[in-house]
Amino acid sequence: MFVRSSLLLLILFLTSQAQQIDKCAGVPGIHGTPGLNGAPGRDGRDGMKGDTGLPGPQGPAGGSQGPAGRDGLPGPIGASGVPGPKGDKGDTGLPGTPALLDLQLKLKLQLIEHQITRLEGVMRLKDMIQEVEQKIIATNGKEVDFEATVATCNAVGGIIVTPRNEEENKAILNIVKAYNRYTYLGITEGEIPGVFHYYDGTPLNYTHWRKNEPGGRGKENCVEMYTDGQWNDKTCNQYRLTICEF
Ligand SMILES: *[C@@H]1O[C@H](CO)[C@@H](O)[C@H](O)[C@H]1NC(C)=O
Ligand SMILES: [Ca+2]
Repeated sequence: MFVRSSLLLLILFLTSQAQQIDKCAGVPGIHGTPGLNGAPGRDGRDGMKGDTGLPGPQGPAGGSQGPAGRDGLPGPIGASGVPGPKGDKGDTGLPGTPALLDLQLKLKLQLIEHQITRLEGVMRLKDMIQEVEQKIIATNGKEVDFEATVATCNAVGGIIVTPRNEEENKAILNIVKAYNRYTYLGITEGEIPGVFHYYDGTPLNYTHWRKNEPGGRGKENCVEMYTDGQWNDKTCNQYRLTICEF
């Protein structure tokens, strides 16, 4: 066995040596005839799925209805509906800090109170103000006619002084006496001579006329207060102490 394969190798070796030695090229041989086709190979694997084909022709009339089609695209948003009924009241929230326990608020109130007290002190010192019930009655010390008095008081957020009871009349009198000047009141004569009303048109529910007053009989349309607190009807163009109420 060994000898035979060695012998074969030797022959191969010698023949290859012989081909190398024989370098001169010979004439190429003629092509042989092509062999016969082999047997068909096995089927290949499945290919990729093809495109969807065109729709087919319409079927004959009278056929049974096909299955329902797919949903269409959503339509545009509709208009808002009518508001619904009001809901129930919500629960009450947690209670806040009582104002009296709020230290900052307390200090602020004390400061405001202090400032007001000081201002009132200054004005009282000059007999400029009187406090009665909820009203503050004040003068600027100037004397002008009735229309100017009304305008002056309105310009500072008040109205011409208008006594509506004895207490208020006395408070006005305190200023009138301190300045020793008569003042116009917020009372005027109506269309009927001798019938007076408040400047806002409402009827009087308190009067303090001097005896025999009002006596102007339609010629004295305004009312002044004397230095004893009594009233007199008077023309409106006199110069009288301006007193307003707030
Ligand atoms: C007149 O009415 C006013 C309220 O409009 C009131 O303040 C005043 O005290 C009344 N006067 C009298 C004398 O009752
Ligand atoms: Ca008079």
